[in-house]
Amino acid sequence: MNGILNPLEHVDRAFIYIIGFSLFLLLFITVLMIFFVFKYSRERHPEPSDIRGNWLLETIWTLIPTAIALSMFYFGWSSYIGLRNVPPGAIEIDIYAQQYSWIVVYPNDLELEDEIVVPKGSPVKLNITSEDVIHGLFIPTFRVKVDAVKGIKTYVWFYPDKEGEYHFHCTEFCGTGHPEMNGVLRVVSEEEYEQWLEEEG
Ligand SMILES: [Cu+2]
Repeated sequence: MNGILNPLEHVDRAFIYIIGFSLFLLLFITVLMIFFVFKYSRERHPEPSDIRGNWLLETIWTLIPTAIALSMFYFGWSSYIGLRNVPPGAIEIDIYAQQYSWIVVYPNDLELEDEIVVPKGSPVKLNITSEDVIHGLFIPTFRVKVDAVKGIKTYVWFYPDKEGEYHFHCTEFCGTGHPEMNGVLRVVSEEEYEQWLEEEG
């Protein structure tokens, strides 16, 4: 993948790690709780033991959850960094959100509506803003999501490593036409892209 770290994998890894740990803890704590309910019931265990001031226990139940939370933070942070650091040489496309469509402007001033065309194998940076109210650009396939706000320029980038047609959506309720504010992202081969850019431009 010519040295580019695809943030998609980092995002998925963070998601699987956090959901996996959550499921494990849910099962572990539930099973342990049910076990303790029987083992330490009043009939079997009439005298409760006093564990106050047990430094070993206190240290363990402070350190282990801290380590778990920090490891989750590590996975989240590394994927966030991957999503914010645009590799050099990315194709830059301007996106203007408006009620109720996406205006897509290429460096050669070519303008599209609700359609983004990119070549496979080159990182793409989308510079995003809004012309009116708050919108949100969400491209699920590439794990990319950001709010578009009037007066603020922001960006996302992604690495289209597979050809095909993907959808993107507005994820902020921006008015009555919000449900129709969708578009198509087409990832085509390098040659097809050059040809398309020439024809359209
Ligand atoms: Cu919108």
